[in-house]
Amino acid sequence: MVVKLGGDELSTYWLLSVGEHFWVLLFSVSSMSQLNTSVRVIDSHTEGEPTRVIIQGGPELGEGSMREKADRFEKVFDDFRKSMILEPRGSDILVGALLCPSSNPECASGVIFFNNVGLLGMCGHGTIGVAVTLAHIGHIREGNHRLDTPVGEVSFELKEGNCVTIENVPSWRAKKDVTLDIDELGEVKGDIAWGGNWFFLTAFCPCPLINENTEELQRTAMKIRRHLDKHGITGDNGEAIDHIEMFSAPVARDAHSRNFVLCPGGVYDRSPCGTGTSAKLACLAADKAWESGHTWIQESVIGSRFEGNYKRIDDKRIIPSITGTAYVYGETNLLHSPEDPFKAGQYGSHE
Ligand code: PYC
Repeated sequence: MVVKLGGDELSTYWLLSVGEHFWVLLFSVSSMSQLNTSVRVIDSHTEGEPTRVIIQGGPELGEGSMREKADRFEKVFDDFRKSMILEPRGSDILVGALLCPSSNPECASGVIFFNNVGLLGMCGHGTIGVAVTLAHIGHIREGNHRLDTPVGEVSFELKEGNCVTIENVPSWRAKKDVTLDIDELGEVKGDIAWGGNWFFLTAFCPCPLINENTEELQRTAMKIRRHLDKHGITGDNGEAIDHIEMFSAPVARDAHSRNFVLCPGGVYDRSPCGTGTSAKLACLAADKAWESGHTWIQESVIGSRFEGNYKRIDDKRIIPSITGTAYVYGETNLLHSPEDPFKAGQYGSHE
C-alpha cells in the first residue's frame, strides 16, 4: 500500500508498506522530476489500435507483485502516464504499456497497461503489441512466452508474420439480460461480463457499426456508460463497468460478428478489443451458443479482425484465446524539457 503524506510541486512524501509491519518513507518521488528524462518508446498497432510500449526511462516501481507496482504507478507517477498518452506527445487513442521486471522469472516481462484516463486491467490488443515489440527489440523469438499483468499472468505464442495468439485471464459472464431504461435511447438490454476488464455487451445499435458512424456510436455508448454509473450497476465486487460493447451482424461473410467498443476515456477501440472479444466468448459459452475449439471471427468497427477461441475451466469461467497481428511503426525518444509547460501532457476534456 502507498499513502501520500504531503509535499509540493517538486517533492512529495509517501509511505510505502513493506510486508505486514514495516513502512518506508519515500521522499521526493516526484513524477515531475521523472519527466526530465528522455523516454524510449516503441509504437505499434494491432489491427489498427495503437500501443506505445515504454522500454526505457519509465519510473522505478520497486519490488512486489504487478498489482502493487500498478498501484504505485497510479498513485505516484500519474504525470508520467499523462505525458506518454496525452497531447502533445500522444493522442487519446493510444494505449500505453510500461514494461517492468516480473517477480516470476518465467515471464518475459511484467507489463502495466494504461490509457488517457488511468490504468487498464488487461489489454488484449496491447498484449499482442507488446509481444511484437519484444520481438522487434530482440528480447524474445517466435514461440511461447508469459507476461505478468496486474490482473494475472497471460501467455502468448508469437508466430510467423507478427501473428500472436494470447491466452487471456479467466473470463466469465456475471449477469445476463440486464435491462436499462435510458433517456433518449429507451430500453437497452445487455449482459455484464469480465474479459480482463468489465464490459456491458449489447445488441442495441443506434446505427450501423461502420467507421462513418463512430461519433454517434461514441455518444450512444457514453449514455449507456453514464447510466450504469448513475444507477450503481457494476461488475462483481462493485467494480465499474468501464467498457461498452455493441454488436451487429458482420460485414465480411466469413466473420461471425462485428463490434464497436467504447473505452474508459471516451475513445473507441479500432481493433475488435481483445478483452471485449474475451467477454463476448464468455457470454457465448455461458449461453452454450458457441462450442469450445471452434474459431469465432470478431470484426471491429473498421473491419479489422481477431480470431477467438476458448477452453472451459468450469461451469462459469473460460480461458479465451485471441489471435491478431501487430506492426511496429515507430521508435521514438520522448523528451521532457524542464521549461516545457506541457511536459505532463495537455489537460484536456479527460481531466
Ligand atoms: O484489446 O483488450 C483490448 C483493449 C482494451 C482497451 C483497448 N483495447
